[in-house]
Order: sequence, then C-alpha cells, then structure tokens
Amino acid sequence: EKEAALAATPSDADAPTIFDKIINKEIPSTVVYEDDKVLAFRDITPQAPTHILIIPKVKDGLSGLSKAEERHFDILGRLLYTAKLVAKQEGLDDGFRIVINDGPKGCQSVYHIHVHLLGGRQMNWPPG
Ligand code: DGP
Repeated sequence: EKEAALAATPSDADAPTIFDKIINKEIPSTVVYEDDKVLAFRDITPQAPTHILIIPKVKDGLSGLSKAEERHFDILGRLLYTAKLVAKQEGLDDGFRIVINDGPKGCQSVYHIHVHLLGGRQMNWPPG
C-alpha cells in the first residue's frame, strides 16, 4: 500500500496528467501551434494578455526539467524554439518571458514538462 501511494506522487515521472487529455483532444484547449513533437495552447488561467504553454507530445519521463537526461536534448531545444516561433506569431516583438516551474518550491502544478510563454504586458523583476 505504501509503495502504491508513493507511486502516485508527483515524483512518478511517467504518471499521466491533464496534459495527456489535452494532447489527445479529450478536453478542449485553444491550440496556437502543433506539430508531430510539440503542442502549444493557451493557459486556462492566464497571468498575462498572452500566456501559452508549450509541451512535448510524448513525456518520456520528463515530468519536469529536474528529470531531464541527455536523451531529452532534442525535445528541450524544440520546446524553446517553439516558444520563440509562437512569440513571433503572437506579435510579441517588444519582448516576452519564458518560465519553467519545477517542483513544489518552483510552484509546479502539472507534472508534464511545459514552457510558459508570457507577454503582452511589462514583466517585473524579481519574479514572485
Ligand atoms: P505549472 O504551475 O507551472 O505547473 O503550470 C501549469 C499550468 O497549466 C497552469 O498555469 C494552469 C494550466 N492548466 C492546468 N490545467 C489546464 C487545462 O485543463 N487547460 C489549460 N489550457 N491549461 C491548464
């Protein structure tokens, strides 16, 4: 029982999340970019006029950045490159912010790696 409980914690890098349902179109989302490897869609609780999440279609153990291995080099690059493409598509020519939350102290809530693209307003530093 204890092992089963542990297996259900967010540390289970392959556990399905709500993002699988978004990828499979089982729940609706506003998709702004899609190819065979990545999906970009609008965040349901936007923190800026433009707030988009960029995710890999196949998680491959990447529940968060802290789980990254060398085999993930390609997908990590694709996520950032897609963020740049979408920023251009959204007209964020004066700047934008990229955020990857990791773990409880990083305020991560969905354990399927995702890049936040935020823009359309002045960002502040330091972040909260
Ligand atoms: P994070 O806190 O970094 O793990 O970000 C997870 C984000 O996912 C959060 O900003 C809200 C967003 N989110 C959660 N559930 C859904 C959903 O069902 N649809 C959409 N579009 N976004 C979601």
